[in-house]
Amino acid sequence: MNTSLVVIPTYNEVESIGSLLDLLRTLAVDVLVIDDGSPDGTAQVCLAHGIEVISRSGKMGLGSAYRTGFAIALERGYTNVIEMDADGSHQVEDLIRMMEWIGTNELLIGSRWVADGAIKNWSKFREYLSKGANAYANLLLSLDVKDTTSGFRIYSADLLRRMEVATIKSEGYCFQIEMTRRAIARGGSVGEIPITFIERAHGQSKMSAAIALEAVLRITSWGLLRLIGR
Ligand SMILES: Nc1nc2c(ncn2[C@@H]2O[C@H](COP(=O)(O)OP(=O)(O)OP(=O)(O)O)[C@@H](O)[C@H]2O)c(=O)[nH]1
Ligand SMILES: [Mg+2]
Repeated sequence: MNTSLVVIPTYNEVESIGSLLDLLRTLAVDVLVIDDGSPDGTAQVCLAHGIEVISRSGKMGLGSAYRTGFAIALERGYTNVIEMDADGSHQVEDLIRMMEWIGTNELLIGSRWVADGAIKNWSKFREYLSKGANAYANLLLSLDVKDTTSGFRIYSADLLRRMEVATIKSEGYCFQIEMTRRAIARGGSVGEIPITFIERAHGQSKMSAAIALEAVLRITSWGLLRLIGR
């Protein structure tokens, strides 16, 4: 039987988490929130919705939040693990469509940059940053994936187990690129499904220069190591 756990990392998403949880309630999925001690009371809203929350003491990064959530999902024996942002950028109607493809590929990526994928309300700067990161990662790493930075994904548990996620090092959105690489390296098949990504209407972006720099440095060093055959 197919069982899915949606893992949602949160930091100060009090204005958007409630409506997301209400929509997810209509799907045959379990939900686990990994909250990093959000001072705005995000965890309390989740608990009031009857959702399980792993509360960590402080902001420890997206990568470590997912590593924690994935380990719990595998321990509990789910067959699929879903990644989704809490800021309203990822739509539940897209998740419903993505779930129809479970079984076709071990990693399904909700993609902005395939035909019929779309972005709404994003600044040109963010669009170029995302497209630039994807172009750079594909050039250096030959991933052949249009949206390697997307955080809207479904992994089969079998693939996640093979990926040994505990050893993934990235913390910012580079986590998604490193996970894509590892998935392919461990023989995972990847499919991209078009989504409409909508810029957050509330709360603050956690995107920063440090996060973008982490991606550039890691992609460059992986590319160089590839070049010298390591
Ligand atoms: N637990 C945890 N969650 C985080 C952390 N950083 C970001 N998140 C959550 O991860 C998801 C994605 O973060 P965003 O701030 O939307 O980052 P982004 O999508 O790259 O940037 P914007 O969409 O422009 O805001 C959201 O649900 C955040 O609340 C963190 O350090 N710890
Ligand atoms: Mg976001």
